[in-house]
Amino acid sequence: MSAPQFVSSNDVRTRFSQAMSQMYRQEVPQYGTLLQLVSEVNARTLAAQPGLAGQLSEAGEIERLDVERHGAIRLGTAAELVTMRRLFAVMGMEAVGYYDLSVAGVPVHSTAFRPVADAALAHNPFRVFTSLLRLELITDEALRRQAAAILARRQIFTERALALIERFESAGGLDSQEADEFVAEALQTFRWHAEATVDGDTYDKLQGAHRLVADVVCFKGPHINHLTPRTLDIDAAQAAMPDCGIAAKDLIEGPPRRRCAILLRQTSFKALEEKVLFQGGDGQRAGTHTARFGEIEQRGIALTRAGRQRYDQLLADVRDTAIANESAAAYVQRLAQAFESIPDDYDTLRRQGLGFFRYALTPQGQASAGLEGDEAALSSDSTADSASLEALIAEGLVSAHPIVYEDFLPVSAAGIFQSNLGGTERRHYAASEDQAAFEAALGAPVHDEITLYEEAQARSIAQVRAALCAQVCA
Ligand code: OOG
Ligand code: NI
Repeated sequence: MSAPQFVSSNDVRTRFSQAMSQMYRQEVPQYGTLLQLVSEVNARTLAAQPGLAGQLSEAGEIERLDVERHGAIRLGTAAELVTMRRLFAVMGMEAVGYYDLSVAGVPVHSTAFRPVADAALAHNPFRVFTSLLRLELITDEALRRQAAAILARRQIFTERALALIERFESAGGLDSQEADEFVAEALQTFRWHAEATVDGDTYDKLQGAHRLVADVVCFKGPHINHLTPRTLDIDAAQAAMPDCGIAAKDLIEGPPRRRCAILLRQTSFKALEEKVLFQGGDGQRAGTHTARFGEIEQRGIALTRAGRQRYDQLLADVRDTAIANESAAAYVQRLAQAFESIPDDYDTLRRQGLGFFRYALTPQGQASAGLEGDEAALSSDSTADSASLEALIAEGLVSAHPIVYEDFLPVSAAGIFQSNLGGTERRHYAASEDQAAFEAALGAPVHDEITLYEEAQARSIAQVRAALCAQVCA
């Protein structure tokens, strides 16, 4: 009997993200308009910067430019989160990072399911920002119990999806046909349902507790609430949105525009008001619900712990000193000014230990590998390591490429949530972050995102060292 022909997790993820994109374009036509706009902006940016086109095609990025980079869902129970973790595992996606949104007045905490290995990220970095409702933050006890009871009645996964997850876990993979079936079944979970599972009064009460509570509790499943393509010029895309009839949020979240992009910048169009039907003893009642939107993102270099601390502090300072009714333009200006204290060139970011880099031998380095005793220069002591790496870079033997930030930013995520909850929805929760409770609900620990970048950088240094050593040590 021949060995089973399993499809790689990377392929399943690609099939899934394509299917999601197609479905979302049909469900939210304005999202198609946004995709069109992004591809025009990207084409213009590439035409204006021939160097950028070269870099992207070298990195194999050009063909995938129009592929969605992330989506988001909101779950109601620990049981849903556990099964979601198993579902994403079929696609090679693991929980990375913990985000507490309660500090920003949103009663959820979150993680991002995403590929982790360098090769998997290069293949397709599709991620899903996944939030879990914190029912304990609803203060009205009767309402809290009612919400829990409603959630306990729903099953968001199809029978067949569950069976295929089990098949994946026991067999170690899925064949091509099973993978297609898995994608189609998984898609059902993320579909929009215009029919609420509750009556209008219940919806109103839950909406009164927090709009997000109603969004999570009142429907058959965790409808995908946005997808996010990558733009090469987020400022241009933001500026062009109104001309395309798209109501953009006021501000781009994250760091200001810079020559060397850091972390993540994102903006979205405001969630659409959609018609829904509520259940009722005397027939269905029509109403509306706002949940679904479109977003764009532009990613830059991942920052080290020291770099990230600088970012968090600067952003907090700028936000804390905001003047009432400050215009978007004034905020952007203050933000840009504050961020001048973070160096805006890769060499300095690297030398100051603020950003993560992937090191490799240059062609020259490969040619001279082992010939000049360079392996000795690259000692295993980490301080000496960076000094010797710098020496090798200065000699033109080693190159350093910025590692892209693959994760999210809690303050930005809160901003995206807020602008899609009608803006006014800002509660104050006494709760603090509770990663332990989140991980207990998930049934697994989440990866620390910064550790992943440290490891990626260390792997690249080890490879350089091994290559330099290969000829001498052979
Ligand atoms: C998720 C909002 C956060 C992002 O890109 O930061 C997010 C949500 O609204 O469910 O997607
Ligand atoms: Ni998003």
